Amino acid sequence: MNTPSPHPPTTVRTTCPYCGVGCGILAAIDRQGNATISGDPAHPANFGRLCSKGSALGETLSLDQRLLHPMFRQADGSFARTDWDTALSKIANGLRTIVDRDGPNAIALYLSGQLLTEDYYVANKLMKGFLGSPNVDTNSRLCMASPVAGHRRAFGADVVPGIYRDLDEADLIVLVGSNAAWCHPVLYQRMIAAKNERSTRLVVIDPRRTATADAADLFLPIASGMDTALFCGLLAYLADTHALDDSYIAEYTSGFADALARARAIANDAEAAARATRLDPGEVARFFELFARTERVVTCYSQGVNQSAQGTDKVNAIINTHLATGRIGRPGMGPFSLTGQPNAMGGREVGGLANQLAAHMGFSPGETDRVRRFWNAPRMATGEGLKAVDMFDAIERGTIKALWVMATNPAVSLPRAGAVRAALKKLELFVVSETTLRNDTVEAGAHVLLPAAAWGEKDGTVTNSERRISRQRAFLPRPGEAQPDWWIVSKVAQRLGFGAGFAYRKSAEIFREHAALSAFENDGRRDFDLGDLAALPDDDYDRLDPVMWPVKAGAAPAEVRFFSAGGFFTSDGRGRFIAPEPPRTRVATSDAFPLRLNTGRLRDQWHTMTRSGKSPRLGAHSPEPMVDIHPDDASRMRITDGGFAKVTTPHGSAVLRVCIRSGQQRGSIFAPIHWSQSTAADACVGALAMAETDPFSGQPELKATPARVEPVEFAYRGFALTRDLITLPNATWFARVAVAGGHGLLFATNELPSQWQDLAEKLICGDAERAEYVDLPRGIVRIAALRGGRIEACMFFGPSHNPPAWEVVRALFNSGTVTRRDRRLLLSGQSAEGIAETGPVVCACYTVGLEAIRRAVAEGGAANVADIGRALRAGTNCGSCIPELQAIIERTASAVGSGTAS
Ligand SMILES: Nc1nc2c(c(=O)[nH]1)N[C@H]1C(S)=C(S)[C@@H](COP(=O)(O)OP(=O)(O)OC[C@H]3O[C@@H](n4cnc5c(=O)[nH]c(N)nc54)[C@H](O)[C@@H]3O)O[C@H]1N2
Ligand SMILES: Nc1nc2c(c(=O)[nH]1)N[C@H]1C(S)=C(S)[C@@H](COP(=O)(O)OP(=O)(O)OC[C@H]3O[C@@H](n4cnc5c(=O)[nH]c(N)nc54)[C@H](O)[C@@H]3O)O[C@H]1N2
Ligand code: SF4
Ligand SMILES: [Mo]
Repeated sequence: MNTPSPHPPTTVRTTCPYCGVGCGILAAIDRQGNATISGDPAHPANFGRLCSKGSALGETLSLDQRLLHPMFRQADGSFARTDWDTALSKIANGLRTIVDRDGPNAIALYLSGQLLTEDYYVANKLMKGFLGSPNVDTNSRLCMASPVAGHRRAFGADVVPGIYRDLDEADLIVLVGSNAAWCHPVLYQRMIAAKNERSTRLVVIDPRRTATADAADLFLPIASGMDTALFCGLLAYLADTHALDDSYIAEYTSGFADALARARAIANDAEAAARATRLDPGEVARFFELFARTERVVTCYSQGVNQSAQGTDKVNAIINTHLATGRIGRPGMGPFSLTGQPNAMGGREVGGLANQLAAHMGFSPGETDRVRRFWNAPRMATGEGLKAVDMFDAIERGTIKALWVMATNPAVSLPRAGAVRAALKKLELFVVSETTLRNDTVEAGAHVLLPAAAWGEKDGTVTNSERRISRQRAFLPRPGEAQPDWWIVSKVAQRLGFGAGFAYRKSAEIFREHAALSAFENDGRRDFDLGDLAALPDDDYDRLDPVMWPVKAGAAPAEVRFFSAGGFFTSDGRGRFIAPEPPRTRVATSDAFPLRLNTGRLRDQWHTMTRSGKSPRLGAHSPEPMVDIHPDDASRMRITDGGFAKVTTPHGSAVLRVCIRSGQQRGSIFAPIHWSQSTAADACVGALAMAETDPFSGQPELKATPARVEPVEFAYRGFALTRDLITLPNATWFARVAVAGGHGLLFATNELPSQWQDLAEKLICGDAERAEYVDLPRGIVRIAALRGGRIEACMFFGPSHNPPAWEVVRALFNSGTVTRRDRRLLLSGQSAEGIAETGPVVCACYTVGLEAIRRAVAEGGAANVADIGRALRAGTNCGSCIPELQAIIERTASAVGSGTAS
């Protein structure tokens, strides 16, 4: 529980802490201090809509598992509480000692696109200006580095030319390597609304058929990594069909002839593009024609483009087609990089990447000197630092000796995560600023833990995909001794003797300094300019409405698009066509690793689950780590749907539940990134990924690691529901999942039923009243511990071919006192009256299950998504489940039609 607020009920305007759409949120606080979350109708990113993750934010605010005090690791490996003063001094002394002995390059910061701009600014300033180390990098390296590099090559600056309104005004939206239906749901629904209103065409380019592809007019299941060939073919086609904007090319750009020649060498026409991408030639031709004849086209791209060993070339191949048609910076047109994290853009603005300085400046002598003068910096870093993958290699080699990690979980999310985990053990000083008490990075040997204020408790700004800066505002008291990240960094800086540069008392002061730096000696030469906000009074900062940059001094706020009439930030002011390298596979498959492992996201989890994993509503959609595999590959490898498989790559292995899907390509498997050692037995997908990086951006290829799959048999499966976390024996496969009222564990094992009976008694029963149904010959163990007539804990266990279902038990677990009859039903494993079987959750917003939806179609006459919405409310809030609803309607209706409905 949060501390009761002494204040009367209030509503606070803030911004969602998850994805880069940057939705506005209203947090309504009641007298007890509980928050109710809803979408902010006035916010221009979402106009009141929220997706399943945003809507469930209220379920993530509990202090369960929160880090509340500074802690030290003791000799025995456990953590002990300490006070702020001791912790800060230890860090300052440690950094000072290492810098004095080994030089500034022996220390590093690893930051995150989930920090606020103010946190990020201060961390970057301390390292690059005062400690003299350029080794500041961020998880944005794994996320947005290729668009940054692509933008800088083409535009001379890291600027996204368009705005969200372009999606309303486009006639064609191309989604490349983006599962927006799940990863940018509110923006995707905006695209679908435009599609319904003005018949916008939607083309989706992705090796696997995703929920995003369900609404597409054209879905192109491209061969992994071949996007450059497709867009080169498109450029050649545009040239051959006189679809170029010759005057735009001549007046505003350079390098077209070379880029076209290279494009032709890679794919001279639709036929060649189809061969390279292994797409149907007719469909490629359809895409090219559609693109050529549609003036208003927006090409959105995300990790299928960015997370590639040739990600920067992919970005530029896309941008080339927009420059060549002059379709950039005008309503309804342009290349559009969808950012992942809530403040991926803000991090780029303050120079969170090792190859940038601050305020979109680089490390040229002039820029370094300008920033030095502005900061009055005693020790400027003078060149680029190590990018994430190289940074952790340097830790492995022992050349980086101190690391401070803030708001990211690299022991899970970096490629070769197993090696990263081992490398972290070598650090002389390893500091982690966190909100959570335990995650894999903390467990990898952190020496000092610093409790950071979490979303809802901290104040500052974030920038979304369309360059819009919004305020995150505190609406909860800070628990324990938690402090904002900027405060923590400033205090360390003060202890290092840099008091004058870090005397910040509030985030508004930092924001003003950041805005002033962006305008310092700018004169319109740099894209990033917040000059008008440089003297923003505290009150106005507190009230700041979402504002899109640039906001130059004296200029009225406006929604600015870039480059419709040139004005690039290159030395000659021209946009640059880039001739990309031919696409090629970096690491070949082999007999030992014949498949390719593609990795990415699920609809209802966020990254390593430290926050979304707390929500029962979100946990219900995909409770277990799994791997998607094509039916042909599965049958060849004797792998069955719903069974288990071991996925092995040269870097590690994981055991995952199997989902056989015809939307997978043959030879390609897909696994979600969310589980870690903290949440599952053996399912950290980051440990499987290879670490080949793009030569320009340093972004690692996370979508194509050679892999093999083999079946794994477990004779028994089961689940446990407990009020407190419990730990299962080592050999058990498990996944943790939040359930209402406690913790869920799904498990699989080869241990015998009798052993489970003993274990259940030991783990959950104690002195509680016990209800049990045990049939050892049939492999069934069902045990519940009751206290005061309420289920305290339970463990169900059964043979894999007939595992216990947990929907009903879960409902009873959360239902208070259970009657005698409920108990009987509980143990019989059947449904209890009043708790209809709803099946696995499809709509997370209103917790509507598969069975309920099937019944509405088969028996209730629901014929479409709107009918389902009226009957069950499913799909009427965020809309992320609409593709699934559609599929269920089709399947159920055809089963009913053919008389096979159950
Ligand atoms: N639910 C949810 N939403 C999120 C997040 C989350 O954790 N959960 N995280 C946020 C963050 S930080 C990010 S970066 C974004 C990511 O958002 P997305 O990029 O949309 O998500 P991913 O699932 O990583 O990958 C997108 C798609 O790229 C495809 N792909 C793989 N290889 C290729 C290829 O060679 N070519 C093409 N064209 N496609 C390919 C994959 O099959 C996948 O469907 O999501 C944000 N939103
Ligand atoms: N194989 C593979 N790997 C990937 C990807 C992929 O697609 N495939 N995607 C990559 C991408 S795009 C991304 S963005 C990364 C994401 O990967 P990570 O950044 O490692 O994942 P998160 O779980 O978001 O980690 C954020 C951490 O910050 C903590 N935290 C939350 N709020 C605060 C705060 O205010 N202050 C502080 N100090 N801490 C806080 C959380 O508890 C959590 O532990 O993963 C990358 N790794
Ligand atoms: S789309 Fe969902 S996760 Fe992204 S900002 Fe909006 S509510 Fe948050
Ligand atoms: Mo990301």
